[in-house]
Amino acid sequence: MLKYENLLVEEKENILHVTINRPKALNALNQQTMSELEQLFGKDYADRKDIIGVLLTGSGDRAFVAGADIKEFIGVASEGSGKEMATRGQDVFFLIENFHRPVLALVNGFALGGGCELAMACHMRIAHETARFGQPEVNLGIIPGYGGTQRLNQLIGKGKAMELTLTGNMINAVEAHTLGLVNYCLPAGEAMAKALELLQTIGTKGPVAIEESIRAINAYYASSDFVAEAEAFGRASSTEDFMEGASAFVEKRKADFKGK
Ligand code: CO8
Repeated sequence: MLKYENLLVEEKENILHVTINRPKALNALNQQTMSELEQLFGKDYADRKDIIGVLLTGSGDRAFVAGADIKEFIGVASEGSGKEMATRGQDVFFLIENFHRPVLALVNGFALGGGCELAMACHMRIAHETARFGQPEVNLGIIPGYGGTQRLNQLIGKGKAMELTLTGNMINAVEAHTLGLVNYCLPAGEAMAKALELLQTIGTKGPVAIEESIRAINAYYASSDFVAEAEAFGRASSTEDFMEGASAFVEKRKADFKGK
């Protein structure tokens, strides 16, 4: 049996159920969790042709993933490390985006920052009616760094992507559905069943056709500029404003930004 510290992993009827399991931190993505996602998608299941697909969700009933782990990131922020960490996260999410079987995000609560970016790296998103989405990085004085500046455009278009990224506002699942950010918005009791139904349908199709469809659809977006995002993230995360924004989050107060 494979062992992960922050992921619950279970195979049922050829579907891999992966649950990010840090509920006390609203399943925030710390480096350990990122390493485990890398191991799962890049190594442990990279050649598993027998699985139909993956269902990725968050533990508990409050959050899918509330973002990168802000408390962990405060300690390591400087221009170099910010760019490096964003690039590393982007690389983990590329493993998901390019996985040979469909990865469905079952968004069961907050999908914020890196959590929204994780959901967007999946091939489809099924949301609980209570889910909330957003890219709140500007509240911390930083920007999305795990692909959000590229994939949000792809899914909902430039105008709304600008609005969500620049305001940091959250949207509910109904609005996310209207915008095309999620495929389905359903009551909690029905969302899992819908995700399983989609995967079971896909499981009746030719596996090579599924793999090649994923590859070809992703090819359309190959010109996206993730490097520009990582560099911009590096610059933003090296500012005093980020230190202020992150400290304000930890101290549960409003940030006072100075623009430097
Ligand atoms: N990181 C670390 N801890 C978190 C995070 C997070 N992203 N989100 C929540 N937590 C913790 C809280 O600190 C709190 O811990 P404690 O009980 O010890 O105080 C616990 O989870 C519960 O959270 P709250 O008490 O805040 O719960 P509320 O119901 O009051 O609020 C919210 C829920 C609205 C979700 C609120 O927790 C929140 O705003 N969280 C932060 C959301 C956010 O800003 N996400 C973006 C993070 S930055 C990011 O993702 C950048 C991606 C690229 C990074 C690249 C390099 C690392």
